[in-house]
Amino acid sequence: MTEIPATPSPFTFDPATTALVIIDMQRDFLLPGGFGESLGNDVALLRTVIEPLAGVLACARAAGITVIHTREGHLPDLSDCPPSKLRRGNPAQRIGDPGRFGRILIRGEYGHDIIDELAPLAGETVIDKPGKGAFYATELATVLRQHSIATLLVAGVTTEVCVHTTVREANDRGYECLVVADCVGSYFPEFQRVGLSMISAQGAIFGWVADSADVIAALGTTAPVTA
Ligand code: TIU
Repeated sequence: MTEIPATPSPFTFDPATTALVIIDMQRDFLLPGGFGESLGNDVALLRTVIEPLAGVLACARAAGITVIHTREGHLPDLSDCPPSKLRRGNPAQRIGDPGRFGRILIRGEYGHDIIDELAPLAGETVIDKPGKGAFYATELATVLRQHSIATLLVAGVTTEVCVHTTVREANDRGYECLVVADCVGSYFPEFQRVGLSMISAQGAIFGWVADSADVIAALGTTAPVTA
């Protein structure tokens, strides 16, 4: 077992049954000129996540930990997008509209894919999800079962939306979750702070929170997991 200093208490996990789950680090959310910015958001707040997360990802790969990436998006005919989601808000551009990086949040488009800095390696699972949570209408539960995963190290964007939803879904399915504080990002500084507090409050009601430096230090002591 490996231990990471965390809030509200040290987090112990077995690297052999742990997955790093990276939520929606997609160009549409992170690139200037993309969908996230068209919603009126400052993407610089999300881009702070890239460097620490690249460090955690490199360590997880070196330690042989299962790596899973997710992408939020929809089929080109939008048949998997509820009309309520299409209508919601008043963005300058809507899901499926032509954007600077292709049709917004549509599978196969340049903007829908993961940013170059965190590109999945061959053999890593990429989960395409139509909702905010990574379990809803996806094969994630099956993939985790196939890899005998019990623990999730969670990173990605945004803290209060897709990260929170996924962590809550994971809790209800019996997974232990550690959210890496500087590897999750929000367009709203207040939501970042409160979102992390909500996870670890009440004795880790949804999970634990730790900094990437402590995760990297712990993973550095981890011998590569052999299949
Ligand atoms: N991935 C994710 O969080 N999707 C969003 O739409 N998040 C927002 O904060 N808008």
